[in-house]
Amino acid sequence: MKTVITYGTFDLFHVGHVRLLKRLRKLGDRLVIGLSTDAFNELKGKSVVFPYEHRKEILLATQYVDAVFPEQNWEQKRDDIVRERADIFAMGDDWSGKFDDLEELCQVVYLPRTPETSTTEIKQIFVKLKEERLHEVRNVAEHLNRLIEELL
Ligand code: C2G
Repeated sequence: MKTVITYGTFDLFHVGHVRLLKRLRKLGDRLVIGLSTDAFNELKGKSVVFPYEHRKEILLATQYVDAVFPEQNWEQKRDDIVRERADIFAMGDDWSGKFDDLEELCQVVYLPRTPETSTTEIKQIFVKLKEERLHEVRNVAEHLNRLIEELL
């Protein structure tokens, strides 16, 4: 039984996450995830849209994930690898080299990220939509003001 372990926030679950999990699962027989808690994300300087319990439920609903446990700090990986008897620690290559010290415990693998999407980009789409909507509402308000002035 070969166990693969990875970590992440997995907020606004998207195709980049799906493709990574699919590839990670193919590396072994079991995939376990250290899912960043909402509190740890604050430490990472990341604001989350979906709370931990929702992000966990979404991951467990996929066909690739066998177990999810909370990631509460940067230091717990060694204990997790031993507890889960992980054979492979794997992350997207935006983390390339950052966890090489774990090679004392298991194989360390960095896989190419999916370039065309990210949680940050998805959030920016909503910000842009909100700005466009506000602009439309302002235009309508100005038009209504002009109509009222003409009627008075
Ligand atoms: N990822 C990817 N392609 C994307 C976006 C993300 O392959 N387009 C990968 C990342 O490389 C990471 C995983 O998906 O391996 C989860 O990404 P995030 O949720 O952004 O996780 P991160 O904030 O990098 O947290 O201790 C490690 C941290 O918890 C990692």
